[in-house]
Amino acid sequence: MAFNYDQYLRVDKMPTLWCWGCGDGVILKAVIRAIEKMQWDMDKVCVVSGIGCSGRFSSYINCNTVHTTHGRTVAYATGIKLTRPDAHVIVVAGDGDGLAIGGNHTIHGCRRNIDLNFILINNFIYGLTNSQISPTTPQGMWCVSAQNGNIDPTFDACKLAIGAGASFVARETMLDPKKLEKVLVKGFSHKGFSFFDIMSNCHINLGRKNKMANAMENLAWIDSITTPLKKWEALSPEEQMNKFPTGVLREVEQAEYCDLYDMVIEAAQGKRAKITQDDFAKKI
Ligand SMILES: Cc1ncc(C[n+]2csc(CCOP(=O)(O)OP(=O)(O)O)c2C)c(N)n1
Repeated sequence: MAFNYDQYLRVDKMPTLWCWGCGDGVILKAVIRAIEKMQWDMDKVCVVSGIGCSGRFSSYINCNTVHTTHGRTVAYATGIKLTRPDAHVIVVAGDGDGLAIGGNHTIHGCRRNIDLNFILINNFIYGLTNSQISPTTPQGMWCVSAQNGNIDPTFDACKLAIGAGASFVARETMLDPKKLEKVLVKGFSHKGFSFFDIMSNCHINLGRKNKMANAMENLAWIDSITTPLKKWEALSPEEQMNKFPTGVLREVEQAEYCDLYDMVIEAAQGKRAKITQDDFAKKI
């Protein structure tokens, strides 16, 4: 039987405002299928999104949603998760939202290892505002804010998340929605900060000006810059520089922030001793 997306969508908001062929819709459907696999009660799911095309995510999914200010998704989501640790909180941010204006918040969410599912929709550009460079825009590409070619070096979002301490870090593209769904289920099942770098197309605002005039050409380019982790590991260091590995890049168990915060409350109430190194070392 065909999957029934309608029960998970705000059908009255359809059609979406996304451009034809935009990857955001593919990612939305993969997230919905992953939620279904997790058998999460939608009353306990909260999607927090920022501002941008990706920010529209929270308008279309039928659960508790917060469409927050630009770059502040992790701050809102942290508050929600701390007050409702039983909630399944999914954060959706663009590469501008999550790595530029909100980069600081993202880093500290990773560092705290709070149990959030952070989905970076990485289309390599500020899409909504018509093509300004973001931290993931490749060097040399044309954007309205870099009309002679972008000179800023590019962030590897996953390296950033790993360096900052996220306990689950994965990269996928929206080229293979089934694979994407699987990795989302893995990350959703993980307790701690799950960071997903999902590479997606913006053929309208990135592609058209960079010799990728349609969605297919933009997707072919994403395919050319990514390779599964196992294959990536077999490449020479020079070749590795030109490819982003996909798959689960980090999965470790480490103390989760809400659990530690509960201990702080109990210690303040005199119900337990103050927190020690042993508490941090405890595996979940
Ligand atoms: C404080 C603030 N600064 C700037 C803007 C304008 N603005 C809206 S969306 C956006 C960038 C969106 O790019 P990205 O986060 O990559 O998301 P995309 O649209 O590509 O999904 C900007 C700069 C804003 N809304 N608020």
